[in-house]
Amino acid sequence: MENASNRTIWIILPIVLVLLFSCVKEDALYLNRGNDHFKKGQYDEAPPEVSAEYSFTTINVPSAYAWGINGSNNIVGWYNGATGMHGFLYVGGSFTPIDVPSASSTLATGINDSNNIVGRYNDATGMHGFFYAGGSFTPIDVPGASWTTPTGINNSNNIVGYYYDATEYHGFFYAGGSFTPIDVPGASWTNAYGINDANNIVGYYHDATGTHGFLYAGGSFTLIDVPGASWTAPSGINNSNNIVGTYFDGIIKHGFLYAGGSFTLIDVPGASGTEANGINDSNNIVGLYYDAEGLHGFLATPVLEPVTIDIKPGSYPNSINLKSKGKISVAILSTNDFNTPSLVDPNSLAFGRTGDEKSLAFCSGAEDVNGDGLLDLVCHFYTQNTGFQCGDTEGILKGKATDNKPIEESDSVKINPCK
Ligand SMILES: [Ca+2]
Ligand SMILES: [Ca+2]
Repeated sequence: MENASNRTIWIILPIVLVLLFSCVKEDALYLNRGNDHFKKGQYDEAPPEVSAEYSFTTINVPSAYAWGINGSNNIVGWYNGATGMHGFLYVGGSFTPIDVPSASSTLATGINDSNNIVGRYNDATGMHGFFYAGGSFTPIDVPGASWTTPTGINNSNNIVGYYYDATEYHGFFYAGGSFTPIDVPGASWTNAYGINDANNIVGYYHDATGTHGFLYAGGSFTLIDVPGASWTAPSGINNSNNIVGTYFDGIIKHGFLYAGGSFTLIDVPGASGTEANGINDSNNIVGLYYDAEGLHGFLATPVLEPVTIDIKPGSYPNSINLKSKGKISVAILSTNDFNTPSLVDPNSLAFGRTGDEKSLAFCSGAEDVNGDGLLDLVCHFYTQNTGFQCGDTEGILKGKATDNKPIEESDSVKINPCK
């Protein structure tokens, strides 16, 4: 009898807990992802490891909920001022307030490469989304919604976010003047947070098993759960489909980067909690962290693998003929600490006027091009795919080391023929 009633308790208890947690709804953005409602997590798999190295810069307005970053490292977010919450745009070390006229509070959440900004504001009529471009604000309200919160914008000005329809939260995708709801099948609520230029969308949802992250791409949803986390909340995605977000381990919140199928911890050293919110195509990440003094924004930039390159090894100036149908050779020089033929991932290499040009033909292997006794990696790039233009003075090589540390280095070029 006793065994049977014990069993009954163990069957009923999880159901009660699930019902309890499924009643919890929160406006994650507004409440800053309060985690008090979530049960303590148990690791059944290893948590993410720190594999990529990042250097962190604090952003204080005084406080700063840093939320979005574009390709020029311009950052948007909001801060708590004496008169309420104000949006900000952070460019090259200085802040510009982003305040919707007549609003009692303004939160900026996303920015694209044209410096168009989305966010939300409160005024006498309620809570609305906004699109800010060319100095003017346009309201963004999902028809019939109690309120609307845009959270991300891509370079086509397509916008994602979430809204409340008096019953539940729903994600939305806004393009060409019309809204499409984003609801994960079976979820009690869905929040969309980040979008890239391919219209791949990340966010999170809640169902009977908890709060989980998702990637929505090509019409289908993929689960994104940090192993062992109580909950996972992705909020940003870049054009390499690298994803950032926040997870809760049952004790504190951590930022994460999800790239190439694996999770990396993004934690500000010494912080009592970190949230990663946005990522750009250089894998620079923005977010916020807490310490004894309160809340701060941060910008995290990947620590580069220090290498030197020689464009057209053995010759100078490094003349590039724009009409050439041939290839440009680039040597990545080894040091005593870093053997480039074995430690550079050749398939990761891109070379040209910005370093993002997929111009690699092949790497011909190890050769000591500078006579220092260390073998160097020599690779060849199709001239017509490098994007060089008259007037360019440097060629940029980007790639990755086999430990995933980024490589970015330049050498001079002389472009011919140019008038
Ligand atoms: Ca050279
Ligand atoms: Ca050498």
